[in-house]
Amino acid sequence: MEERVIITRGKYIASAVKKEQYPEESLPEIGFAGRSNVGKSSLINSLTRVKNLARVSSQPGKTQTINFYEAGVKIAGLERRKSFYLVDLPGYGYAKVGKEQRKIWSKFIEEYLLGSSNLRFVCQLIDIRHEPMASDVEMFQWLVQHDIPVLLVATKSDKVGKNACQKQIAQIRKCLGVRELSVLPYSSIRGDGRSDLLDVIADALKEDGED
Ligand SMILES: Nc1nc2c(ncn2[C@@H]2O[C@H](COP(=O)(O)OP(=O)(O)OP(=O)(O)O)[C@@H](O)[C@H]2O)c(=O)[nH]1
Ligand SMILES: [Mg+2]
Repeated sequence: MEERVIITRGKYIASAVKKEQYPEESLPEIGFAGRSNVGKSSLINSLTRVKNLARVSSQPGKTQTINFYEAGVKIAGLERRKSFYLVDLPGYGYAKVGKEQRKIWSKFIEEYLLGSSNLRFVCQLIDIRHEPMASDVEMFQWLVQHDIPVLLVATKSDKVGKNACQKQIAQIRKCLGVRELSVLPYSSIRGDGRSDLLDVIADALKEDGED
């Protein structure tokens, strides 16, 4: 069966720590937020199927700037291909600074999330093996408070069995206080969740209409 949504290209566009450095061309944006090492950059690579598009590291704190990747997409039923940005955000909750338990996410992440008029939704990534941490809960609540649509993605689903997967997802929902919200299991290695995420992205892009 032909896939409903096909990514046709993926390309690095820009890195930014301030507005002036955002890409010139305005396109719909999908943001990726989550603690360092949760798998944001890996997810972008697996989604586009462009190897090493986003830099991945086993050491937390790899991505330090807001990185924009342009992707092309062919959506069944739409005449024209669409373009959008995948926006890789630096991880939060990484460094232990002095006595601080955790680091609040960088000011420039906040500036981006609040300032971008093209942001369609944010994928908030949480490692499926662990209970959400205080910084995850804080980030989620902050996004909700600011009316930024969130899709929760539970990463590294290849690390747990099927039963544990459902159990962990229930736990994530409980910690975030959203028993009804869906949480998408994702594995950048196996490709679990990829077509579901592409469907969500396609729906968001279709809302923009045919232009
Ligand atoms: N088993 C498994 N490992 C993964 C998966 N996704 C990422 N990893 C591993 O997790 C580590 C971190 O991945 P990154 O994609 O760099 O994580 P990140 O969220 O971009 O991290 P920062 O840029 O530091 O914020 C790497 O060693 C990846 O190989 C996955 O789906 N399954
Ligand atoms: Mg990264």
